Amino acid sequence: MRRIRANAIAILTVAWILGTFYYLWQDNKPQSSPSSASQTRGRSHAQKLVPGRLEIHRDDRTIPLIQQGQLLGGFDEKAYLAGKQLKPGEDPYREHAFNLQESDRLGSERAIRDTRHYRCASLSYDTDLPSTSIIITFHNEARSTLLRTIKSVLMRSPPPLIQEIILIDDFSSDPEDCQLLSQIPKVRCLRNGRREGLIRSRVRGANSASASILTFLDSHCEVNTDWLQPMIQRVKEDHTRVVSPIIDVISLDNFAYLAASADLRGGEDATHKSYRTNCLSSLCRTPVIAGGIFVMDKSWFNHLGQYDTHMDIWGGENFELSFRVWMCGGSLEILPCSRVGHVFRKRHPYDFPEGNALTYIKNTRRAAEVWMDEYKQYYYSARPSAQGKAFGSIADRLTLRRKLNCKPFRWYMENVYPELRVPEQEAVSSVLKQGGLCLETRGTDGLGLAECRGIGANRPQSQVRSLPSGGDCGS
Ligand code: UD2
Ligand code: MN
Repeated sequence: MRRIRANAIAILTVAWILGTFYYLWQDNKPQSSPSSASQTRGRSHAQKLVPGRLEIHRDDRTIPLIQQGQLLGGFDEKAYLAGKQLKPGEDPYREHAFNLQESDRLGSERAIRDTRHYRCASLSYDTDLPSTSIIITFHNEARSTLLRTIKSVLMRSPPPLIQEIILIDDFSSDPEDCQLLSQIPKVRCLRNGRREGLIRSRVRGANSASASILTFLDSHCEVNTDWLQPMIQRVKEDHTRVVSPIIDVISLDNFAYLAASADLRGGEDATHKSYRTNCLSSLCRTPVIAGGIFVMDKSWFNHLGQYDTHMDIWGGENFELSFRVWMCGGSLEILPCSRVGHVFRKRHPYDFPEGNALTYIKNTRRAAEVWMDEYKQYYYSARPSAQGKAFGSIADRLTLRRKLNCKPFRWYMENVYPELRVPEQEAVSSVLKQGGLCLETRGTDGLGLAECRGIGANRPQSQVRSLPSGGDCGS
């Protein structure tokens, strides 16, 4: 009898130890392991495995092929892609600053790894989320990347949430790049009569949007599983929130889809709870967004003055929007359960009619002059060449700032970005003496020096948190 009891206790102890180990393992389960929750929800997979690719094609709840046909309506995808092909012997990087040959080889869709934390798959969202207008502006985008962006949206979003996809063709050389795509259901194409740049193009898209929520995307993205619901949910709960996904990296060389770090403010531990709740707001807050991919309530976008439409082509508008949202009563968040892939490039594949440097200076000077108050001295210290360069009239934007009764930049620095330590004047100047180095923030270490890697937000998410002075470092 005693032996039986001893055996039973031993078995229970072993079971308890195993159970504990299993529990701990579950909690630390790496993201690359299968997510049971979403697998049970998974529909039949229509996965196209790309040979020779490193990523694990798992858990991509792509819509079955039959439905995919319906997604595109009468649009002839093969003819569209075949209409523009890389010519033999042509440098595949020349036109788009990414490997066009690889992009074309992938075709219009592919399965991608669900890069979210496994807990995200068990979150649920309101069943009555409002729909959104997707706004994509582009100038001479490759057909394969543009079509993949659109198809990923149609395949990985709940259809009722997509009111429409508005393409703004920013005066690309071939009008058919855009026009032909409007044969796809829900897709509309607006073509600019002259080159406007991404800022005015987005405003044009927003003005023609019919949904109450705006979603902005670059033209070379692939949205991931359940990317949209977490963002719309947050905006539905509070229309003054402006929310971004974590931006994953699509390799410009081989187009592999690579997970970006989810280490937002406070590290993995601090955001852990957010995976269960679709964000505890203080944990998801960010001082600046990368700028290309975000969701915003349309009336809040209009109320806050849309964008500064005197900014041209590219650059600086993400800082301007970020300061304005925070200082005028809103907030910015990056949601760890929403993931969108983006092809980060090392150079601009398009021309700047007024020159790259002058355009970037004009745009960032406007942002600094309107929003940074006495802190703008740091911008000028880090970029003395900006002094004396034209930036046009900012009277309208100053009036807007007054009308909206926005807080001073000091408030932003102290409350939104307290970890950014403002350097001594000399320290800032020395940044420039060291050549092409950028002034950047490094976690909680305050400002630091880093090699300039392309321009502004033309780099992965973890590096967007720098003041405009550190934004354009050439290219
Ligand atoms: C990042 C942003 C981008 C924008 C920019 C700063 C992400 C993922 N991307 O640069 O959205 O905020 O920082 O300004 O956060 N385009 C036009 N007309 C032009 C030039 C560009 O329509 O004259 C389009 C372009 O085709 C693309 C989008 O604007 O779809 C952004 O341009 P990008 O991809 O060259 O910018 P990126 O990702 O380097
Ligand atoms: Mn881009």
